[in-house]
Formats: sequence, structure tokens, C-alpha cells
Amino acid sequence: MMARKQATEAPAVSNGSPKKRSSADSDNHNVKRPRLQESTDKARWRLSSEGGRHTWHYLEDDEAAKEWPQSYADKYFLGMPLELPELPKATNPLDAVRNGLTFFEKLQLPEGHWGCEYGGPMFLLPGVVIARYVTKNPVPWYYATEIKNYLFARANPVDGGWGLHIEGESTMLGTTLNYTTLRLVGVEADHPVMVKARATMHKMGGAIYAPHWAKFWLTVLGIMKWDIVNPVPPELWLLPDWVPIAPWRWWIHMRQVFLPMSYLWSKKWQAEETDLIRELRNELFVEDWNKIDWAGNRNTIHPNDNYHPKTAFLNTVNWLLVNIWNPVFRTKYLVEKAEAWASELIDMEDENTDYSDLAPVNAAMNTVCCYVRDGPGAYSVRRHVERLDEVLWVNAEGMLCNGTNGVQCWDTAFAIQAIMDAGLTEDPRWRPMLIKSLEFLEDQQIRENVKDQDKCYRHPRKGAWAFSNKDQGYAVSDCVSEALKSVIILQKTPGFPTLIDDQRIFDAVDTMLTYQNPSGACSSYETPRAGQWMEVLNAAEVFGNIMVEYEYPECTTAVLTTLSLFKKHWPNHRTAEIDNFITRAVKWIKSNQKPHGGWYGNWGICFTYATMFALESLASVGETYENSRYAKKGCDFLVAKQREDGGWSESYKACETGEYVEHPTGSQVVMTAWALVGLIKAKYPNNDPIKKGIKLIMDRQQPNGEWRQEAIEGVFNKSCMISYPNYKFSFPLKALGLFATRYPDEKVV
Ligand code: LAN
Repeated sequence: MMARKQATEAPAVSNGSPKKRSSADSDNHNVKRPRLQESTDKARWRLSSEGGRHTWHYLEDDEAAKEWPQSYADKYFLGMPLELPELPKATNPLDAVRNGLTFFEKLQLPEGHWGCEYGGPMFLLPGVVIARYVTKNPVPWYYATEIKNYLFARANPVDGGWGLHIEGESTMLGTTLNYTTLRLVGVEADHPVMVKARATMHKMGGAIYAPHWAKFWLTVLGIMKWDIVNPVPPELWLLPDWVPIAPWRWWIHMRQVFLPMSYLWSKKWQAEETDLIRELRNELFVEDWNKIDWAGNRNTIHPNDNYHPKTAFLNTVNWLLVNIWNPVFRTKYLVEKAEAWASELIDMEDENTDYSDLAPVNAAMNTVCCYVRDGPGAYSVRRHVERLDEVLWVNAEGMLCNGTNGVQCWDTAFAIQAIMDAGLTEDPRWRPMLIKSLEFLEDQQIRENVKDQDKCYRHPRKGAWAFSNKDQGYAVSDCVSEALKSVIILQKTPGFPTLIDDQRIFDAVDTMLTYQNPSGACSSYETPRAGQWMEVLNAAEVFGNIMVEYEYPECTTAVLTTLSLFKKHWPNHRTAEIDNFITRAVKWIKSNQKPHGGWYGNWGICFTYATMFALESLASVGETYENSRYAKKGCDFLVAKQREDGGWSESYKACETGEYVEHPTGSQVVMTAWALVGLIKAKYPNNDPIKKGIKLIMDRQQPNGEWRQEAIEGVFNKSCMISYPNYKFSFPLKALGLFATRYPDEKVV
């Protein structure tokens, strides 16, 4: 892109370490440290999207800035005023939908989808910055400046540390990694923010109390020694496929992180030592660096990080690996064979995603692996670094790292469904927006399985959609389903073109049908390849439920409701299998209900989110409040949680504890919408609570049609929260729209 070339690289001036550089080589490395500014000029940032690939550009050149004006979406993401006119005040839910859509339409990107920051986790940005540092691709000054601003803004206001995620208490994972990141982008150790963070880090015991992933990154940087990292042996990849613990059976995110980690662990690779690294060795620890007992602190961990303590079994395995396996049995032959196979698997992942990789954690690690293996100038390294830009996002606070390379397909699918639920798909006012959305989904459908699918242990994906874009290309059961649902809805609406022919729709359905587990439920990327017992090998400490696929009411609902819709239009395609799928899925949904009547949510917070989906599942087969004790119990659960003001308010703590916990800031628009969608779908017979909730959503709508950001909405692995900023549009619109079409004559205000 033109703008990328015009943006200047970091000037060769350093405000980094004041000390004299020691060697010519490290000199070279040090002087590349970015020149930090107070702030960038927000009016110079632009988001570009090409084929669903998002990158932010900083236009230092005035001419270029003039030629490429900022869009509403750019300004909105950057927290700049949009100066949109006030809309006529909505007096009924349908007008509120129209006002909301008027605003939301302005955020649609030219390619037809919606963008958003996808932050929350506080361990992603460090990976990107560290990968760039150790591969000597320093971030440009405008990234560095905004990374500094973001991390400053997100430091815990009380103790100055950082958590696992933006709403969490300070942890060693967050604090050690983000402190280090700030130093790498050029912040001085004596800056007050750093002094405060360091004090907290030291109070918590210093970096030896960091969990596995932090120890890994700090060791790659050369701040720690490999002895402090619990073993990550690539030879596990040599186990025959039938072995119950073979890594191909692990949850995809775990095995794709384990893979590059194991390669670097095996190589015991460390970055070139620089002055800055030597300084960090002094800053991060309480004790004298030279006297640290590295091997003796492999299992030292701060309680705040120890969400899932390692099992006695894993500790024993680690002990055996360190004391017996590594010194005695880990022969050169074995090491070479294991590294070669790991390297090949890394190549397959890179090739299948054009170096985007599954998510930023493994993308950053694969970048380092390619650097170690292929050398600094290699295409693999350059391409990786380029693609890492696609996970960076700029908001009002600064620059952060998204949890994936975007939420493109997922958010677009929900936007379309919200308009459908309001009965507005045929309204010509919204047609251009909808046609563009359809065109985007058409473009993003994955047309083929990956090359060597079985060899790299990938699940079929032909006809699927990914969560973000087709470059990333990982099918997820519910992402395929929600996208397909939206495509069917639009293509079956009079006046819309058929961009995706029947065969492509059948391809998607065929892939969806591969996702049902023996229990009847669906998981996320794959069907489970091993049992929950695999958690005994969960070495990450900071997350729960990460080793294998689990079963999710959200994913199950998405597949089942889409198959029901599909069946209505194509009653003859794999009819018996689809009927069987639906029956078994509904049965599983019922069995997954908690005794209190709600369902536990794995990807959104928490019972409110999953109960909405479960009630939708039941409604799709005609089970509602009046005729189903499951639906009745689900509704009663939701209604019992409604607050005085008509809203719902669930805290992320519910995901961690498994109990419904109220958010301290009170009712949340998104959760209120989720609860209402559930109640309306289940035909809850008493309108009063529903009307109260609808009123709250309408009252919170701003004069320009938008809703403001409130508490965080999403979660993964029980303990880590993640933002879904577009949910504050899609779900309130859906709830209002459903209400308006279900009860057209009801007055709310
Ligand atoms: C996501 C985001 C999307 C999400 C939904 C589609 C919403 C869900 O219904 C199925 C699971 C899925 C695809 C999902 C899985 C885990 C992800 C990829 C994330 C929550 C986004 C970030 C997270 C990933 C694991 C972050 C990296 C962290 C590690 C522990 C490796």
C-alpha cells in the first residue's frame, strides 16, 4: 500500500539506554530503538482493509493525508468526534433500530464488513513487540508511541501493574511482559509509570514468579535462562497418532502455541544480548541476577497467575523430563528428528495462512522460529512481520493487539441477522449496506480444504467461514453457521442476488455436519480428539480448559439453528442426517442446563450469553415457555436476574467462578439485549419485564443512534476476557427488532 511506503522508519536516534554500547553489533541493534513522542497526531491514522485484511497506517506526509481522508469509521475507532447530527428521537423500538442502523451503517467498511478493536487479553502485544525486537525489526516510532500510550492507560490505577486481561487484577504475566514491552519500545526505567509498575512487580516477588508463557518470552529475550522454563519437548510430535496424549489431539490453540515454543525450547535459542537486555536483568528481579537459581524456580508462580495450578502428575512428568529424559535419552538424532518435524509443521501452518497464522500468540512465535531457522533477511521473516501488523489496532488510548486478525465475518453475520430480525431486509433504505455485507461474505467463503489436511491435522473447511477472514482460514463450527445463516437469509429475500450458488451452500452444510460430537453437541474448531483428562497436562497455569475441545451451547445452537433454516429451503439435501443432527443437538442442549435454569457461556459473559443461545435452540424446534420445562426454567432464571432498572448485568467473574455474579457498574446494554432475545424467542408470556428491558436499551441510545461502550462482553478459557465492541450494536438492534416484529402494537415509551 502506498501509505506504508511513505511512512518513515524509526530515525537512527535513540533515547534508549544512556550507557555506552559495547559491541558494534549490539550498537546496531540498540540505535534502532524507536524515538518516542508524547502522542501521534490522531488525524493521521487510517485503517485500510484489503480482502478483509486490516492494517493501520500513519500518514506523516501532508499530501498523502489529504489524498486519503479519514473516514467515519477511522474517527470512531480513534475516539475522535464524528459530529453527526442528532436523529429524531425514537418513540418506538423500530425507530430505535432505524436510528441505530443509521449510525452503524457509517462504520461499515467499504468492503462490506465491520471492523473493531478486539482487545482485552494483556499478553498478546508483548509477543508482537518481542518478536519484532529479537528479529531486529523494531517498531516504527508511531507504533512505539501509541503502544506506550495504550499500556500506560491500561496500567492498574492502584498498583500500576497489568493483568491477564484489561479488567483483571495485576498478575505477573501481565506485569512482567508489559513492563518489558514498554522498555523495548523505548520507555526509560525511571519513568514514573515504570517505577510504580516495578515496585508492584518486586512486591509480588519479581519475575521468577511469572508463569510459563512469560518465562518463555523473557528467556527468548535473554532476560532469563532456559533452565527456568518447564520443558516443551518437540519430540512429543514424534509420538504415533494413536497415543492418547499425542499433541494433534490437543485444542488447536494449545498445540499451535506448543509447536513453535517447542522448537525454540529445543534450540535453546536466545536473542542477541544488548544493553537494554542487561538493564532488564537488573530491573525485573528482586535478587541479584547472577545468583538466581533458575532451575529451582521453574515452578515458582504468583497466586494471582495460578488459575489452573499444575497437577502433581505434570510436575512429576516435568521432573522426569528435566532430570532423566533430557540428560539421558534425548539423543542428538531424536532432537534433530523432532526439530525437523516441528519445523515442517510450522511451515505448513505458515503456508496455509500465508503467514497470518491461527492467532497472534503463535504468529509471533512462528516469526521467531523462521528468523532462527531461515535468517534475518528471509522471506518467511519479512512476510511474518508484515502480517503481524494486521493484529495491531489503534484506539483512543493508543495501540493494542487484537485477539485475532479481526472479527470480520462474525460481526458481519450478526449485523445482517439483526436487520432481518427487525423485518427490515426488504426495506430499500438498508439494501446497499446489506448487499455489501453479502458481497463480503461471498468473497470470504473458504473454497477448499487445506493442502495436506491430514498431515497437518487440520479439520475439513471447504465451504466454511472463519471468525476473521479467509486468509486465517480456520473454520469454526459457529462461524460457518452464523455466516451461512446470514447468506441464506439475504439470498432468499426478494431483490437480493444469488452470489453463492447451491453447491457452495451444500459445501458449507457438509462441513457443518462434520462438527457434531457423539454427545450431540458441537465444539469450536474441531470435534474433540481426546477427553477432558488431558487437562492434567495443562502447563499454562493462567487458563482453564485449554487442552482439548469442549462442548458449547453457543456453538451447538449456531449449527442447529442454521441447519433448521437450511432445511426449510433445501428439504432434500442430506435430510435424514440433518434431522438426526437437530434431534441430538437439542437433546444435548437440554442436558447441559444448569440446575438453576441457566447455561454456562464459554465465549460471552456468561450465563446470560449462553442462556440466550440455548433458548434460541429450543425455540427453533418449537419448544418455548408454555410447552417446555427447559425453556420455562431458562426464562425464570433470566427473569430472576433482572435488575430494578430493567437491565441485566453480569460480570466476567461469573466465567471464573461458575456462579452468576453482577457487574459492579450496574446494567449493561449488551447483556440486557442477550437476556431479552432469549425471553422473546422463548415467548415469555409476561411482557412487563421485556418492556422494561427494551426501555433501558432505548434510554441508553445516544441522540446520534449509537450505544456507548460498557463493560467487557467476551471470554475464553474461563479466565481471560476479550472485547466485542460491535455487540453493543448488533444485539440491542436484534432485541429491539425482535420486540418490534413480535409485538408491533406494544407501547414502550
Ligand atoms: C475466539 C474468538 C471467537 C470465538 C467464537 C466464534 C466467538 C466462539 O463461539 C468459538 C471460539 C472462538 C473462535 C475463539 C476461540 C479462542 C480465541 C481464538 C478467541 C476467544 C479469540 C482469542 C482466543 C485465542 C485462544 C487467544 C490466544 C490465546 C491462547 C490461549 C493461545
